Amino acid sequence: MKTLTEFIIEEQAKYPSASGNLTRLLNDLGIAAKFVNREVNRAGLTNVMGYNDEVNVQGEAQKKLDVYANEQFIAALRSGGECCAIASEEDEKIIAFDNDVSQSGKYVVAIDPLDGSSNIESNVSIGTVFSVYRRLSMVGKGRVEDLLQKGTEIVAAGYIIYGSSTMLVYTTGRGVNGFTLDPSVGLFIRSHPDMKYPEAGTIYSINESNSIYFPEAIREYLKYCHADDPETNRPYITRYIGSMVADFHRNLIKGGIFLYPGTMKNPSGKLRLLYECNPMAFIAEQAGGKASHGFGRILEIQPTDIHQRSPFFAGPTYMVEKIEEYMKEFSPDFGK
Ligand code: AHM
Ligand code: MG
Repeated sequence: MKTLTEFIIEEQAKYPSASGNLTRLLNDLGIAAKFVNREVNRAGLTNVMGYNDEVNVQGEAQKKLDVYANEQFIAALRSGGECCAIASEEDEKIIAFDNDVSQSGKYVVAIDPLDGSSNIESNVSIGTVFSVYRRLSMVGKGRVEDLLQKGTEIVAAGYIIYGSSTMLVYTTGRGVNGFTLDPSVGLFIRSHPDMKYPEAGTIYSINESNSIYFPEAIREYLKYCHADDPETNRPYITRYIGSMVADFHRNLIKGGIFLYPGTMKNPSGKLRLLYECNPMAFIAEQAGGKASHGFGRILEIQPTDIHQRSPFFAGPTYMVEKIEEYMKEFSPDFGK
């Protein structure tokens, strides 16, 4: 039995030159996750549920739990001192810490503190998504440029799924490991070592109600998913929760592709590059899969805005390559 903390420390020990800062940062995120988990579990019982008056930067109504989760993660990172700045889905601008300890923090974090929050009141799984980068600026407060790095520069990425059990899944670029929270002792225990996509995926997860707005390539791909072909296990199975972390997690375990394409109305889709697509893309690649915007690797997009969006396809390699083939064949100019 191995706890998250033990595992992180052991990983650090493999690198004698490591300072321990990343270890502490990941541990801080794990601690904040436990507080958020407690409130998520009590959501039906307490008055934290329901709409807040505020509207977040994307113009969507914010739930109180979003605010709580945001505050918890920011507080954990601020007091930890390893992180100098954060880009959060809930805040229009970056949060650059101004205390002396945090200003010397070597890392920056992009985070969606509570993704899929429209699912809270129906008791459906939701999640937290994060990625960690080394800051580029050397001294002083963290800057927005520190966060506008390509996903290829990610040092660590992970998600927490608040589901039928709560899990933290993360990678530092040497494989993906999953830890399940034992609520009786409050410890994340390693339950899913070295997670890999199964090779033969048969699930596809997409909000098909947007079909009429999809580019031709996606509409054609959906026909491919529906077609009868026993050799390739088609028709595929459709599964869609509407909570990216939960859809992605199920597909990682069972084998399937997650799709959030651009549409005629929104060519960049819905999901945010920095704190939704990039961390999941990094995990997908580390799990032996791929993540694409339809024409290439998500991780190679140069961000220009902390809240920018991107079409997103992640899953087993051959399933994502199939989407890229379709985009090239049927919609080569989409979004260009
Ligand atoms: P949110 O950040 O406002 O919660 O939105 C992101 C969520 C994802 O978890 C999910 O994959 C997607 O929105 C679902 O969108 P849709 O309802 O359009 O299918
Ligand atoms: Mg989100």
